[in-house]
Amino acid sequence: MLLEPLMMSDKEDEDESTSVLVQTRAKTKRPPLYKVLLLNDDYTPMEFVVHVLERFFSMTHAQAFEIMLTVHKKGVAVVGVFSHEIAETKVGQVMDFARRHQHPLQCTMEKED
Ligand code: TYC
Repeated sequence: MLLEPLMMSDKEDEDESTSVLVQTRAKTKRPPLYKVLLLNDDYTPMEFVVHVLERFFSMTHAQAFEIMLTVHKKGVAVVGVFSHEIAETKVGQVMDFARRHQHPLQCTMEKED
């Protein structure tokens, strides 16, 4: 019995009538994440910073106190990692709250690598 070859050579398929189109996998890239950073200064009261961390970053009093001390000693700490939109909202909330209470507390965001 004569068997048909399973694959055609490019020569045999010159009119491309039986060509197979190979689908490339669509890469779904995860959106980048942003670190929200709290900066130390010499004037904002420690209790105010603890309150900010409890209020806007849902930390317990103990967690908030620990992070506040880290910022106080090291100058800066990451207080959370969020999508761009959420990070922007958090930074805005903290900056607004600090300004309304006339404290120089600074909060920024930076893209995570
Ligand atoms: N360094 C401030 C003080 O001694 C306390 C402080 C902590 C301020 C953290 C800002 O992000 C900060 N009163």
